[in-house]
Amino acid sequence: MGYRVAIVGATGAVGREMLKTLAERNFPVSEAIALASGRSTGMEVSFGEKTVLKVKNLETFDFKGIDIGLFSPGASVSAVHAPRAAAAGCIVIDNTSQFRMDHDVPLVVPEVNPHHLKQFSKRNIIANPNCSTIQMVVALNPLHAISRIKRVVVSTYQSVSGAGKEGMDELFNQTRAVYVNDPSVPEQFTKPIAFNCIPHIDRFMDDGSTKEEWKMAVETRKILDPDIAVIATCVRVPVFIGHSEAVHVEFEGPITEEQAIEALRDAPGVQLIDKREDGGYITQIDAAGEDAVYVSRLRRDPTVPHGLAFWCVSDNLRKGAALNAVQIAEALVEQGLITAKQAA
Ligand code: 11C
Repeated sequence: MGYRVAIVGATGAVGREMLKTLAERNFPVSEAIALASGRSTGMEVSFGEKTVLKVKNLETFDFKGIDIGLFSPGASVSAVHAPRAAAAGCIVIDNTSQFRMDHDVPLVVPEVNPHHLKQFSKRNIIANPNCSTIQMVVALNPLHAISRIKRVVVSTYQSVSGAGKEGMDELFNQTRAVYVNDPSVPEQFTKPIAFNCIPHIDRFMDDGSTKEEWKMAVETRKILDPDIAVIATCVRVPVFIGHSEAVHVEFEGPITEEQAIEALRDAPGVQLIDKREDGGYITQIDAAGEDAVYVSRLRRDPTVPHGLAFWCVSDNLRKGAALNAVQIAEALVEQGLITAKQAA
């Protein structure tokens, strides 16, 4: 038995990773359908080693009979097509920011809040959180279980693949342009990204924060605990794949480094790599292509009564997007929340 799975935005960086992840994890797929805008209709994308899918037009596609829709087409496209798919009986797992904060749409990281999943039936839509939130809550969750987290101060170092293939192309072209002395004009980012860091991801909000920073705060509260205060500074760095975060956590009560190490060692989805020596920590290059959320540089923060600081790295296209979405699909199956329509 398998599920009919539609991948929406199949030609994008996350869409391709979703196809790869479904195949790698042997998710029970009876049919995979690649969908994208009319511009991409007829293009070919790989599903596993042997299958090539011809991309179909999302605009005219009928979702009747489709079990799961993995959506990553951009928020405005999801706004139109996710409810249309959901109304046709397809369970939508949406990777965009469109539905995340809707009270009747669960926002799920399977290692953290799998129990929220069953609320999906109200809308038939489940939201995949923002990549920078996902990796942070996977690392915070085991610590929160030891001592309640009061406040998090986080600075991110986010790769250009967070802005899609166009962002990756811009870093490549600008880097090359510097060496051949052929200046290129920034298009995807507001300032040059080659050899630079830009403290601006997504649009500005009225209070001076950016929407990426706002997302980290509100999504963490929705997933983990509504009482946690989060202040984020999100920075785009000239790295192709992988987001890093310097995370400073203040707890309500005592927590020792030893307790934190033990909890992180046992935590699902976390790899603690922390040797306190040259190179004994993880960087974005190490994490690219991997599934784990890596934690390094764990230490006490002596500036608050109960504080810890750590460095957290993950592949934003995998755990930050495609893998988390596929894990949600796996959790739906494990929790008996989905039945394949063909078998019904
Ligand atoms: C970035 N985190 O790195 C963003 C990409 O809300 O899903 C994902 C945006 C989102 O640019």
